[in-house]
Amino acid sequence: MIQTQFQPPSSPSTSLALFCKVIDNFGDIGICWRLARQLSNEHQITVTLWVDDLISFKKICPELDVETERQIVQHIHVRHWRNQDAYFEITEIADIVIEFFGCDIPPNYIATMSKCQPKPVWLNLEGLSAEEWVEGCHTLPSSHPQYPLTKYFFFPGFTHQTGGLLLENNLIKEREQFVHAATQVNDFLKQLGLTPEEMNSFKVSMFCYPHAPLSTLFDTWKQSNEAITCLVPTGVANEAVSVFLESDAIPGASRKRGNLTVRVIPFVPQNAYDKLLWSCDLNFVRGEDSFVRAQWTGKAFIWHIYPQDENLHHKKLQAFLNAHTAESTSSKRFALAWNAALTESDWPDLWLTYRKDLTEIQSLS
Ligand code: TRH
Repeated sequence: MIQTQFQPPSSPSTSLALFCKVIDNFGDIGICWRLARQLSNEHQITVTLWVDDLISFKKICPELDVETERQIVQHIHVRHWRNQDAYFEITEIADIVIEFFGCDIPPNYIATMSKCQPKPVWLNLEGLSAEEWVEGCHTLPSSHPQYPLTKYFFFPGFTHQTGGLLLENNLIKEREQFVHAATQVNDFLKQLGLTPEEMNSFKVSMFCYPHAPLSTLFDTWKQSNEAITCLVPTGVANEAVSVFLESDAIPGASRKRGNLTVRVIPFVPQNAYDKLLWSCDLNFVRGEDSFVRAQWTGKAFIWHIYPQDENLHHKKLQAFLNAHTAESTSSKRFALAWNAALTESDWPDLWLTYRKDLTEIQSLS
């Protein structure tokens, strides 16, 4: 894995505007919020984050005020982007402009960008993929049809020919301090409502899409010969969790069946999500941002990839697994089955084999 190669100028006066449209879920704002904070904290850039959905944003950043059009949160200027296409003064245009995932930034903003001297650096931040074509597309220019402006494609990725992955300077140090102070881990888990018995069990965090074969996995874990506690943030895989609990999947709800306890925990702020991953023995993650965070834990994880039409995501999944899990066929099999990319569905066998290999897989992480 490599750290992001995105190295903007570090002059204190550099300004950056990041435009984010929330398509669904939390990944769009999750990535933009993380990037905004890292650029501000580590590169002293003045960041303005334009986002169209403050309600989704608040889920990962509870201190946000959804009623406020302009606010400063954790040193980031947050603007509610409501398709307003007011006139923009040249002084309002940032030195660096990033549009996330090809979201169309306001036409008047672009028009004013074209009048700036020097012109802003304009990037389109794309989605993460381990596929080979990414290397050929990273940094490709695209000329604006109307204005003398060039937009560059920025592809995150896993090799030096791509834009890399977001990793804060002090993350690994923070992680080591956290996991080596048993009281911190226990205090964190206690706050989430875990009992001492659950803390001593094999702990799994669960973040997946609703179509994951979670009920089947629950059935397998019930028969496990070790105690397993599955922590599910509220709102995740609601149906499978409610069926297991035979009650609403609200924070604090839990039920033990066989050797499996399923516990619903609050959806934690993004800052605390790393701690959840660090506190568990195995993490199920999804989409893009939690998938990257899992890679910085030094622990095993299973990825539920964001589904695409015609199973295009299976190709993406294969590309990642081929590049990063060659060592263990059991983790590959498990990940493929979890994503319905394998016809085999002997879940007890899939789990037993994977669990047996987990110590070895862990040592490779
Ligand atoms: O939520 P995701 O599925 O997001 C996305 C979007 O669907 C997006 O459109 C698509 O492009 C992308 O997947 C591939 O998964 P992701 O990317 O992991 O984002 C979740 C964010 O939520 C991440 O920043 C971590 C955060 N989070 C918390 O802050 N607290 C929590 O308790 C949990 C479970 C997650």
